Amino acid sequence: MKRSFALLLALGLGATAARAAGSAVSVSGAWSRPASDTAVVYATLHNSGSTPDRLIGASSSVATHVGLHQSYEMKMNGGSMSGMAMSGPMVGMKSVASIPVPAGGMTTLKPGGYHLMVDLKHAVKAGDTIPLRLHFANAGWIDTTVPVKPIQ
Ligand SMILES: [Cu+2]
Repeated sequence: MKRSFALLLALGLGATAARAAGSAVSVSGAWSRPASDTAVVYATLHNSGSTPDRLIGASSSVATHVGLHQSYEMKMNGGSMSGMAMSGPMVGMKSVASIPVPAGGMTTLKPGGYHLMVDLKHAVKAGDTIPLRLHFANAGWIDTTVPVKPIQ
């Protein structure tokens, strides 16, 4: 009776220790599409901590540069660009210095919003993976692997 209680206690302590390790910030659901020069990477950034964090940079062994970008819609009211008449909403994008990840929340990088621009050293096709290191202001560096999905 006494011996089996001690065994259960030991198992419980082991499970707790394994779960305790790790950072408050994690990355899930990363994906990209086939690309010859620049791959666009999307992912969800989670922050289980009580302090806001932010993504401040990224790098990849298969890229010369990884930039943080944000897409936005701009209204073109009958203007022209390179001699072509433009009207209706157009999507542009800009570089951003950081991408915020709220405390106890998440930020989803997705088409039309935040994304990473990966300047590739070589083309990637469906089925390939892109190794990616994400640099967070508080959490430090986090490694992830980005699967390249087929264009649908
Ligand atoms: Cu971009």
